[in-house]
Amino acid sequence: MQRFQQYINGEFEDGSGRFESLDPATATPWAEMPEAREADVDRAVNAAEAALLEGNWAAMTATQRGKLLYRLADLVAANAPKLAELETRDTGKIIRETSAQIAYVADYYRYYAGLADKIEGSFLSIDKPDMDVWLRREPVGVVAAIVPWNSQLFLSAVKLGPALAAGCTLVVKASEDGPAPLLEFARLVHEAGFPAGVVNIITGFGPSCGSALTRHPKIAHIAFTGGPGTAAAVVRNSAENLASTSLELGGKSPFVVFADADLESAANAQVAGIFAATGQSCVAGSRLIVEASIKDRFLAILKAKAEAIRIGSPLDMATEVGPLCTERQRALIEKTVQSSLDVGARLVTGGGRPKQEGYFFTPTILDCDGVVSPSVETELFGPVLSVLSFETEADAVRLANDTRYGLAAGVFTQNLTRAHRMTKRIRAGIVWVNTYRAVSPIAPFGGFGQSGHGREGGLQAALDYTRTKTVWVRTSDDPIPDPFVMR
Ligand code: TXE
Repeated sequence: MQRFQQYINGEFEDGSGRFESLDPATATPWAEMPEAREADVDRAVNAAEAALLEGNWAAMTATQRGKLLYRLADLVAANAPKLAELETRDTGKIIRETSAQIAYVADYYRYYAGLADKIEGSFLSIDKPDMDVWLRREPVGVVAAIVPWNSQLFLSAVKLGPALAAGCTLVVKASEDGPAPLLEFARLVHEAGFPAGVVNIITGFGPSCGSALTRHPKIAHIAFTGGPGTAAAVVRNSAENLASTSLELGGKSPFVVFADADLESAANAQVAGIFAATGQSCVAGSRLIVEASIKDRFLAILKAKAEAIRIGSPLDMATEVGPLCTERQRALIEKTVQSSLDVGARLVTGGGRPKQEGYFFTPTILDCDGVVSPSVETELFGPVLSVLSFETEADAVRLANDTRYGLAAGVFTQNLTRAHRMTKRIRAGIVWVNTYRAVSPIAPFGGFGQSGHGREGGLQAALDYTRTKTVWVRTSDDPIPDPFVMR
């Protein structure tokens, strides 16, 4: 079994406890992980605070911070194959996706490296004579970054990149499910030369590690990605330290196809939207909302594509759908698919376990028209597509917005004016037109409603890791008159 270590104050060490990580493709233990408990969390936060307030990091110019981020970006790019293999091994996410995604993660660090010395304060035109007033942008403080197991190098980069550019220090908590790639990434942080304590990387369980971290009195900001239930607990914890929060909580994203769309192109995007990452993606287009006149034709195309998907070992470059990360996730999917069928949803394809060992589930399409199907409401985080149809554009909008979430949406149409109307009427943080799942370091990412708040990516994300200080300087040499002498 491989053994991994946590990274606190520039040192690699074992945690207070240890736990085994399972290979989701075989359902067998393959590595031992360091489990951080309250004492480890406390040391990590104290190290981050010390690095924030004193020492090399605090004294560094923004340009120097940017240079460290460039170095980190190069190391991520150079080590992408190794990190990808570890992520695939530990989470089951297929190698063709982890390789491409981690190579692109390097660009996120490059973007924020370049941004570090472009974060500017401002000078105010104040309404008083002989007074200079300006705003300094300072790092918000010690950041707790909590990530789930899916795409964790990406989800940590969108927190680490802007936070480090802004001058913050961090404690990053990797998920207890599949923490290997993030623990390995700590070696690159070390090699890049970040001073001790600037980035600390631990893993552990929600109640003992995540909770201790989010309640810690020295945490100023919590950047969280995960489920809405956990987010609620995190926000309650933040009542103790009054930390600000940014939350990215997944969704039940609509994928709207009008009759005038290029159906082949829309079908490819829909297949990628729901079956890529085995459906374990926060922006999964899990609700297909299709114009009734083309529903049967479109479903036939989708069914053929879904049934042609190659299911197999996630380490095989030819595999297109791998296992789910955990048995608990598969159990939720199985239960929800069954209860959807029980209330009348119709199985178009899939719906069961393929012959492989491990936590596999076949790409599934459920026709949910005319049924109140649990699969339409519940974020399944798996390869399950629920289908609804509409007659009018107004119906399409109503169905698209009929969710407590609001992370992303796709619209497929060749009608330009309708496309523009839809981008305004759909309530979601991201709307893609005639494309799906495109992301970039330059473009903000985040949701409405129960999908959370705050944005990752883009310039604003770096500004969100700063707080402003208002500085007043009196420029007159005249002495301030005695306030108690009447004139
Ligand atoms: O996430 P959790 P899970 C959704 C998806 C999935 C559901 C649950 O629908 O089925 O959430 O997934 C840490 N204080 N998404 O269980 O529990 C935990 O250790 C502080 C959508 O994998 O939210 C882990 O590091 N932290 C999503 C992180 O929170 C706590 C991605 C996420 O775990 C904690 C993942 C606590 N009390 C799941 N309890 C997306 N946006 O992409 C747990 N954690």
